[in-house]
Amino acid sequence: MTDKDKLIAAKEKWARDGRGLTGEKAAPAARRLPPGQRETFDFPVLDLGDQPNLSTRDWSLSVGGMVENPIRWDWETFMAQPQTELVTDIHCVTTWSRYDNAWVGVAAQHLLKIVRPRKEARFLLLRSFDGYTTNIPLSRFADDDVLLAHSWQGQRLSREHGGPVRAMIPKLYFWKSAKWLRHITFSDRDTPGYWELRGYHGEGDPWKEERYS
Ligand SMILES: Nc1nc2c(c(=O)[nH]1)N[C@H]1C(S)=C(S)[C@@H](COP(=O)(O)O)O[C@H]1N2
Ligand SMILES: [Mo]
Repeated sequence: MTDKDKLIAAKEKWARDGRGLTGEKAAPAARRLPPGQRETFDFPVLDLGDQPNLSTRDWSLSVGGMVENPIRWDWETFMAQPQTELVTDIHCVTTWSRYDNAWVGVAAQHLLKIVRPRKEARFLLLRSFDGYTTNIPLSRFADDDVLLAHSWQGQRLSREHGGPVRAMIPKLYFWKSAKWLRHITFSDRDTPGYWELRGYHGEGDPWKEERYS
C-alpha cells in the first residue's frame, strides 16, 4: 500500500469507528463504544470482595416468584439444556468496555420458555452466592442475547469472573450481569438491588448513559 492508500484506509476506518464523534445523539448502530466509555483489553474484576468458592456440585439455580413453573437446576440439569454461543461487548459503568467476549451458556429465552412468567411479571431480581442482588426489567432479560453463561473465551468461567454460572446481559451495564448466580425471582414490582439502592440506575442502558438514578 502507498502512503496515500494507508491514509485513505485509516480515514475509512475512522469513519466506520465514528472516531471523534461525541456520540451523544448517534444511534447505537452508528458506533460501538457507548458515550463516556473507553476500550480496555484486559478483563478487570469487580465485585464486593467476597468471591464464593463454588464447585459445580455446590452450585444450583432456582427460579421462582411469578412463574407458572418454578424450577431448581443443579449443574447436570443446567448443562443438559440447549447451549448457546454468543460474542458480545461488555460495558462497565466504571467506563471500561471490552469487545468480543465469546460466551457459552443457556439462553434467557430458553429459561423463559421453561418457567413461563405470569402475565403480571414485569421485573426480575437476580441473587448471587455472595449476597449480591440486581434488578432487571423482564423486557430486557427477554432479549435474544441474554445468557446464563458458564464459559468465556473457550474456558469455564473462573471463580473471580463468577463461575460456575453468571448472568450475561450485554445491552446493560455490566453490574446487571450477576456473578455466581443463585436465584431469580419474577415479580410485578421492581425491587432495587445492591447498586440500585446506592444510586445506580434501575435499567442501566449504556447507550442512554443510564448510570445513576
Ligand atoms: N455476585 C456478584 N455479581 C456481580 C458483582 C458482585 O459484586 N457480585 N459485581 C458487578 C459489577 S459492579 C460488575 S462491573 C461486574 C464485573 O464482572 P467481572 O468481575 O467479571 O469483570 O460484575 C457484576 N456482578
Ligand atoms: Mo461495575
